[in-house]
Amino acid sequence: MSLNKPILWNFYRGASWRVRIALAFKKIDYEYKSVNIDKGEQFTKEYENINPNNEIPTLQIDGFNLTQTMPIIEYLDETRPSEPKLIPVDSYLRCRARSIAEIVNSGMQPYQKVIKRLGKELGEEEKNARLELSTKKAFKAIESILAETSGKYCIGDSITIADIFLVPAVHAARLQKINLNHYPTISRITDRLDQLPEVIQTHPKKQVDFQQS
Ligand SMILES: N[C@@H](CCC(=O)N[C@@H](CS)C(=O)NCC(=O)O)C(=O)O
Repeated sequence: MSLNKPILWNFYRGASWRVRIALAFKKIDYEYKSVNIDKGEQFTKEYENINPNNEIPTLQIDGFNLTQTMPIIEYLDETRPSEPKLIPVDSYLRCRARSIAEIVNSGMQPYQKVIKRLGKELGEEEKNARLELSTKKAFKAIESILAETSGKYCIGDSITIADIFLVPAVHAARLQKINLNHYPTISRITDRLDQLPEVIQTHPKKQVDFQQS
């Protein structure tokens, strides 16, 4: 294990926020390195050496370059087993927590990334309609899982990886002005999550590279 301070290569918005929240809950201090993906900084030689997939975030920790938010958060939880346990111990609840995270991670977010890239070709109205449809599909599925698993948070009363993936997804939906009234449990849980210092301090608006869009 390296004793160097961890470095998070990231950008104020998007998937990076997940890792910032996990680091905050695990009380891990780190250096913030901004990679401005609007300017294509993910394609610089320096960054490509760290992450050949040219995506953010990358977490440099314990002498490793870790990529992909799901396994990064799992690594942090396994190597720093202090509370909160981000990955539930119970097999069923662990499966459900990962299901919620994956609905966002592999279901909704990559599709939305493509829609945003095609923005100009689709036109504003069509782009927004597709973003809304994919958000609603994901949130409907998450809401149905929460009917069984939720307490104060997605899985019972403690923070898990499911909450960490939900926060940025709901933030994006609000920015897109998507009506969340049909998802009362998601709304209740994220209203509570929004009050937590770990979420407040890692919010996109609080980051040094924040830009008003
Ligand atoms: N599944 C990846 C998603 C990462 C991702 O989509 N990152 C976006 C920013 S939110 C990115 O790097 N976009 C730049 C690009 O695709 O060129 C993860 O969980 O880390």
